[in-house]
Amino acid sequence: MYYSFFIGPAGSGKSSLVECVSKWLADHNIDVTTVNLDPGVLTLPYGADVDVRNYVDIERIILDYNLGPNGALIAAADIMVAKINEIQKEIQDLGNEIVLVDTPGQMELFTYRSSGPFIIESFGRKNCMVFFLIDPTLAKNPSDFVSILLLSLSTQFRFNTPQINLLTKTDLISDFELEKILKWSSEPYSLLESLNNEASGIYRELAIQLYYSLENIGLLSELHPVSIKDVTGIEKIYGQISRIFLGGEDSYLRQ
Ligand SMILES: Nc1nc2c(ncn2[C@@H]2O[C@H](COP(=O)(O)OP(=O)(O)OP(=O)(O)O)[C@@H](O)[C@H]2O)c(=O)[nH]1
Ligand SMILES: [Mg+2]
Repeated sequence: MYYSFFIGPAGSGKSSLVECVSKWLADHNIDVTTVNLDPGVLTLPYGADVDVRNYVDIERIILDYNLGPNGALIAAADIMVAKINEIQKEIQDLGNEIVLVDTPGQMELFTYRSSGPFIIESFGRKNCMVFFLIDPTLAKNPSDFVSILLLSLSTQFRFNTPQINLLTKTDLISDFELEKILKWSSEPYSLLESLNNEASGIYRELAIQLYYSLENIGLLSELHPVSIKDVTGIEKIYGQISRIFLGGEDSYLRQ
């Protein structure tokens, strides 16, 4: 089983993308399992095949432990870890090779607490990859772009699995803005130039040092634009899943 985790800041489009990719796969006769690991979500745009809310009742936790919503989500993450074998068995029983995993809105719950790394370890690190979602509203200025890449980098550092950055909601920005952000990613020198023009003094020095760190690590490449409204970039997501797990652009489609 190959697990693709959709991780990103609140509202970056994780659940919508899981819905869109699963529909695209189903339309191409590729079996897929969708998993919701967000215990706090009220409604989902897709029918989750496996849903953590069947294992963790957030309202019960609030009442039983007299916790506020954030404390309850932290407790829920711990309960989710305790139930991970049952959740994994439910996924395995469905028998589909491709598994799309939606993660909590508060990404720190999954990424920075022990639950996320523990779950990836339980599923088997070599069977897991991460799609990190970048909302273009958080990447409009060069320094914003560097900041969100640092968040992506810390996610990669935390999970140590193959990771692809996605620029989501591209239908909401102009072609000019889209090209600018993609150019920062594909031609790093243009980002350096923009940073030089944007900031001054010590802040500019810091931004440029961060830029060089990101470039050295190779994080300034591979930013894939996607939109669920235009249904663009979805095939590329499947291409990345195939490439990372199966070693071919569309090895499934050829079968
Ligand atoms: N126009 C447009 N809107 C989108 C796109 N993807 C998501 N949205 C909208 O963005 C909002 C947030 O999307 P979600 O899929 O709930 O994002 P999320 O990351 O799962 O949100 P949380 O789980 O709350 O962190 C919703 O109103 C979506 O309809 C897109 O490609 N284009
Ligand atoms: Mg969501």
